[in-house]
Amino acid sequence: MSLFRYLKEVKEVWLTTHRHADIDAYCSVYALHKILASKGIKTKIYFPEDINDDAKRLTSSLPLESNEKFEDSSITIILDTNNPSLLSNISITKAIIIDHHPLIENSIRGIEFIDTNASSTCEVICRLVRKSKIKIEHDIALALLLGIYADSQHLALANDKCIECVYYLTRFASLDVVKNLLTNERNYMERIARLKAIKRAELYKVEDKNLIIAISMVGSYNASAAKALIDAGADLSIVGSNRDCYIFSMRASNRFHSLTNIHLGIDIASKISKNGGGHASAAAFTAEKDVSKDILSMLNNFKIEKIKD
Ligand SMILES: [Mn+2]
Repeated sequence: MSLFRYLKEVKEVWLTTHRHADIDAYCSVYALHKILASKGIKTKIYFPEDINDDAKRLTSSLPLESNEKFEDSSITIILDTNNPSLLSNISITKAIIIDHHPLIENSIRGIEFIDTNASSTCEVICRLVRKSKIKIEHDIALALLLGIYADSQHLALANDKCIECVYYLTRFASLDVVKNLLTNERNYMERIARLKAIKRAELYKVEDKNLIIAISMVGSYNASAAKALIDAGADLSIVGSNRDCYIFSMRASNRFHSLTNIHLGIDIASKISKNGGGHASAAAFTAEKDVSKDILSMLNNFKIEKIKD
């Protein structure tokens, strides 16, 4: 089915995404809003629990007006998630889902444009747009490239089809601009969080495979801190912070995924918490208490030993 042909008769749609929208989520909302506007379809936008700091840095280049409250309407397009608990309790009668995350047990179902081989939702949108031969303006291409770059870790996770999308989009926007917008220097607090995560890390070893697991706690910036542990040499990192509840971010090296076949989003995050989910090598979840050690017992196919200080 063609998404845009389906929406032809529709006058107004709501666009929404997961809470704390990241760059891929924000940019996919931005791109789809602009594409639908060019076809005379009005959109209303709702970001549950606002957008994250990375996405906020893009709002001056790609400004969007969003609504404080969500109102259920005839059609809502959900971007970059299919997990109802990441939508902060809004109820949706009729959903179209455009996403690159795998479906889980209690996923929102509807008309689905889901490609789990895509590294970003912006890549999924790029293909939908190309199929429909829609004219791409500069800012739409810029948004799609930003989402693709951010979620593919600057193309490190990109496959052939993703590179094809990137090549197509560079006709309308420059990669230099994309890279400049994404290489904002990390602020002081983020750098402190990354260094504290390394300083406080407890290390474990997966016997026979020489895999290193690092568990740590920080005050904020868990996701960045979890990535810092991987960059420093860990194969699996679990970083928590304790605010209103415990929030955990996990990251895995490519080696971890290929040697264990564990998908962090499906096998760990969504099993340990109903507010959990994510990708093979990047996932997050919330919990009532510190459950970081429980993850070690979930890896019960492997012999894990603490590395002494
Ligand atoms: Mn995404």
